[in-house]
Amino acid sequence: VVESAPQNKTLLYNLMDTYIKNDVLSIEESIVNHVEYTLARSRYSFDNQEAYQATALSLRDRLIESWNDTQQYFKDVDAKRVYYLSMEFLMGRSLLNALNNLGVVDQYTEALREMGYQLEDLIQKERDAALGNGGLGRLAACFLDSMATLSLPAWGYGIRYQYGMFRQTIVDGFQHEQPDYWLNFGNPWEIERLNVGYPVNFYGHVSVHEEEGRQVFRWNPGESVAAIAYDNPIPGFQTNNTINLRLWAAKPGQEFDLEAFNTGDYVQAILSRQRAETLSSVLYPDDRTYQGKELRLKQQNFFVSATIQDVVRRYKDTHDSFDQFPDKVAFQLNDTHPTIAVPELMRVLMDENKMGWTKAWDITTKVFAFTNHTVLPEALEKWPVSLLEKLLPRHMQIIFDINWRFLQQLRAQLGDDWERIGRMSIIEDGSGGEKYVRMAYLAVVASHTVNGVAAIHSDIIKETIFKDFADLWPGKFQNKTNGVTPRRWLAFCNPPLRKLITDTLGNEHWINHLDSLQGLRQYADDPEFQQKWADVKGIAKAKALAHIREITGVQISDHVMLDIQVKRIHEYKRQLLNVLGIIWRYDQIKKMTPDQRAQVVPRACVIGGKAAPGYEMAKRIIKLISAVGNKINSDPDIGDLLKLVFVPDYNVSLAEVIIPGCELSQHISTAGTEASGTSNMKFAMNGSLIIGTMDGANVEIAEEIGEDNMFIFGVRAPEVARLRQERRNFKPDSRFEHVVGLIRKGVFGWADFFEPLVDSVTSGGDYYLLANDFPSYIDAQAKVDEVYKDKARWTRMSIMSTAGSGMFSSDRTIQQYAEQIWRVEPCQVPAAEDEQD
Ligand code: HBZ
Repeated sequence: VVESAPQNKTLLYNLMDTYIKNDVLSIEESIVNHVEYTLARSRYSFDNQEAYQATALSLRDRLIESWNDTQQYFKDVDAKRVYYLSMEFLMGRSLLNALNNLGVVDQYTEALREMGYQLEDLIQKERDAALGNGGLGRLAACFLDSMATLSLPAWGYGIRYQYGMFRQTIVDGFQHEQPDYWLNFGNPWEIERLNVGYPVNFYGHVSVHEEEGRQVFRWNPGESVAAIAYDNPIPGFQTNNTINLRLWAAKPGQEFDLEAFNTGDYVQAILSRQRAETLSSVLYPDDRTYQGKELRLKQQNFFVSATIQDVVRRYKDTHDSFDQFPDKVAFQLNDTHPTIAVPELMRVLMDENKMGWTKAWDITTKVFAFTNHTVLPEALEKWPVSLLEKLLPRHMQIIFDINWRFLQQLRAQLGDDWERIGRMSIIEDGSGGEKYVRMAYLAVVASHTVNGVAAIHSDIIKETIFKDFADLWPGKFQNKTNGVTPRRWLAFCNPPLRKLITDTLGNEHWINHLDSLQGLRQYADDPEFQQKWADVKGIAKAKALAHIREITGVQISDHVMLDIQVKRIHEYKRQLLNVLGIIWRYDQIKKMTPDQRAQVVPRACVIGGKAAPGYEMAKRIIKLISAVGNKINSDPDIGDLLKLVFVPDYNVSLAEVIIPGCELSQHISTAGTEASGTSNMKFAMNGSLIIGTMDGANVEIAEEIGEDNMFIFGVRAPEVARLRQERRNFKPDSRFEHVVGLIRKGVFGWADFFEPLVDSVTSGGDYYLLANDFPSYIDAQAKVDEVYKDKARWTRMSIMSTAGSGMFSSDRTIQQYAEQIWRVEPCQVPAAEDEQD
């Protein structure tokens, strides 16, 4: 709580009523002032790193102005707020994004140039904020951008990890993980709020007593950690709104580990306080299996509890009862990771605000909504009851109560269908005697709305993991097809294409209304426009190839087709299918006569992505890619006809360089396994053609840009279950047997090491149906080659890809969330000029 001092408001307003100016000279002054007074360097000598920091700080000053105006405005109009709760925000770099959104690119470029610096160089000095694993974390970042741009009264809440996603290095073809200590040089974008902190409690026990005829629960925690707020301003594009991403860092609390002090070992007790900080120290790099680690559950409760306290405090600042809470607050749960917010809100309402169960539950179920991102059973979170009882005893009691009442309700509605009631229970009675809390069921029961992230995925969850719930509450389930921000993923990362689109459509309206890209369709057959399109793609491709050369040493000539698959390494994403296809191509070329080789369409295949550190199969896949690449790239028979490159450390800023330059991108998961995919949207926006299965958002992409403008192959989702049943009797195509045999024979070395990989797709295994899809994949690739030979046809398809990608703007997605789930409305802060008058 901040004490308010007596203020001379007139003086303060007079001092504050001018905004920082954005002319070149003012910008130069502000940068140099930060060099001298914030960084304490000489204004006559500072390097690119310092110039970057000072530039970022001067932009932060400007962001703070609009941040303050925006937050004050939300408060003044008492807007309903939406809070996006996510363990991950994969933000990437901020400099170019802030410059563009504040509309000051030209002024800063000029100011820096006059001082002797190149904006391009400074951009490279920024470390990625890699506080996420992959699609789920990047989606949260795109959503913030769209929420700001649509002027929604929204905030993001998450964790300020000291170590983000690990840095991947490749040594002899093997992945190594290096810590990502991204805060080494400080973080110029954040605002540390040492005065905004909350205690977060763990362990201990719960006592109960009577007060005025009602039971009152008191939790006596064994450990208390402080959560400190770090605010990250998120500017919108073409709006004065700047919203907030509030990330929590852990510091020792007043009562951290009281027992240690009582034992008399003072020094040991001080040292043990440092343990508190480990809570927010590292992002778990596993996006596949739920691991049941205690620290992970502590992280979840840590950021959720601080967030709930912060939101309740903000609400109570301007309201004196909870009656309006559901009209003023909406929470979105990004997967089940923040689901502990449900019992936490119940606890705060009941134990700290003396509310009865019925009213507290009514409020809770009106404020939460939940997004599911996976149907893979191994990824569904289940926490052991014993762990929750130990770590969060009061929350566990509340979860038991929620479940008890829910099962009563089921009993009343379904009668004696005990089997179904047991299936739907939030508490799973494990076979080994251990009980588990099914976090997804808790989220479904407590949320007013549950959504999947692409049409096919939203249908699948209703038929599989949540079938019983969808049958019971059909109105609760919705689809919200993912989107990506067209600012970062088209306008800012691909300036030549931005310019061509703007020149063609006449203005930049399309950047905020991406459907307007449809206007490009009418030029798809125009040879003059096709030439411009091909030129612009060529510029981006050259840039991507130069970058690939810089990081891998491999030189790819610019006339070869650039074929890219970049995403986390997973068996279901089938990088192995890609490699098997490449081996097939290699083997074919080897067997050709020189005349036949002259007909081959040269191709460079690029694969990138991280494997979870404990995911053995994924790590073997990386090694296989390297081994096959080594063989092919050093084969004098092959030359430019085929290359295979693994790009290490795929991340957001690498994506911004290679996606614009890509010609063919691969999205080839087994139908029914990829919830949505979001890079498919980024590639399509940038005019890359897609080879893919009818999975995730590919299905809708095909609807929008036309199946004939993509290379679709493979089995369809409804056939998958049956094919899996039949896979024991399945006789793979001889071409498949042949390429698998080459690996087994040791053509690429390491035969023993690759055996588990090869076994996983043969001998009755092959859960992801690589053998089933291999023939149609090879055929689709042959079609790709054929089309590539016809430049006009290829370019037309490329134009149609961009033209049809408008629906995949996260602006569209967020608009739908706002209208159909959150019921929040735009709240645009008046322009600064209006206010000054
Ligand atoms: O979420 C991805 C889906 O695989 C992808 O299809 C979808 O497009 C995207 C956005 O909706 N899921 C993830 O990225 N999941 C994780 O990163 C993850 C992280 C931590 C976990 C589990 C999953 O504990």
